[in-house]
Amino acid sequence: MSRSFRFVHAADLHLGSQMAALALPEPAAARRFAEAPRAALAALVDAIGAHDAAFLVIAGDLYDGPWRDARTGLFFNREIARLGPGFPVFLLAGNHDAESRVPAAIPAPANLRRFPVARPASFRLEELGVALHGQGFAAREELRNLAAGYPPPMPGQFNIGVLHTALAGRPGHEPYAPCTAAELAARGYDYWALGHVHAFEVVAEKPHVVFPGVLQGRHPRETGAKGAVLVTVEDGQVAALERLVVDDVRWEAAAVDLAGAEDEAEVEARIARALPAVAAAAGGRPVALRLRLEGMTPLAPRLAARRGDVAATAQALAQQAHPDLWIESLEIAAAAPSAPTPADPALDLAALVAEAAADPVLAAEAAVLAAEVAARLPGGLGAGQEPLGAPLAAMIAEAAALARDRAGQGG
Ligand SMILES: [Mn+2]
Repeated sequence: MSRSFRFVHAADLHLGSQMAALALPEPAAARRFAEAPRAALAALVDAIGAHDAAFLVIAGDLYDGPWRDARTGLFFNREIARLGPGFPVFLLAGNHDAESRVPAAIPAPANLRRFPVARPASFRLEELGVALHGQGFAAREELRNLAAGYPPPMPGQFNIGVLHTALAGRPGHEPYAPCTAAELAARGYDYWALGHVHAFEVVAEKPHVVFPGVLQGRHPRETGAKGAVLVTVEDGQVAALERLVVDDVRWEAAAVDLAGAEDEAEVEARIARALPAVAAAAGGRPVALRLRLEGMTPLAPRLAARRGDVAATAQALAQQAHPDLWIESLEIAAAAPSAPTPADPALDLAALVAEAAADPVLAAEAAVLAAEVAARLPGGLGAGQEPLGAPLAAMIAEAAALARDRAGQGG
């Protein structure tokens, strides 16, 4: 019969990955973001101790990819060793750290147990009455249903399936090791410790099928609280599941509605009002905020034309809300009420801009120029990994706003 115990389930630590390019004005803040994935692991190790968990399961993508050198592995080993020589850690290889990409290049601590990649295998924790079953990725593109080969549950044990998978598909995630949640539930295990999907998700209960999500958000689209999960087992049943939020920095997105704003004081007031909630949600952590200004206001062209000043103002207001709240990017999506069409079509700026924007020759030339600029900037165009088309459209809109502002045309 299983005893009562707690364990921690983590996945997608992506150690060794570069945080998204951040042009923060403070070097100390930039360093903290760069080192956040490591800090999150250290916080996880602390939390395991604080919650008196009995073991740790890592369901894939511990490493982001091949090491440049051994430092990343040495760091992980050092953190795992802090758990104590007898503390069991179970590690499964995912697509990012598949065995072919990240071979076990340095000796691992004695408390680390790796699932094999050639076939599923089971580990037992006899004192707790726990059996863990898993198979790691041999290579990056694992398109077989690995779960189909997992063994039947061991009778009288708390059975945990450890698997790196996108299930039947999750937006933005490669469809590796495909299977369905129903299939997993039918296997007869008590808990499925999944990895690969970066958002926290309790896919099912009884039995639990869980993605803990990424341990630390690494770019503007990985917003909100991140971490692992703490599972409490009583009398062989999952009695509680709670998130262990251990991320060291936050990515957030916020939109400010400027509808009807008549002057810049009002714009500032509305931005200022939106910021304290963002800071509060992060619980004192540094935040990289993607800020979007939207809504219909006659100030729109002026804001777009003075983008640098608006960004500096927003940053100053952010700092008042929280000293470590950084505007990671500013999107000016506000629109002006349309102006009357000029009688002379040669003076119709809106029509001229629309015509230019639709000109394929101009678009091709702009794309070449933008690619040249992007290639020379260490952080690219600053718009993350978005396709070049998106920044191009934004640039054309910005140019149009600038031209309208100079020409004194509201729309
Ligand atoms: Mn993955």
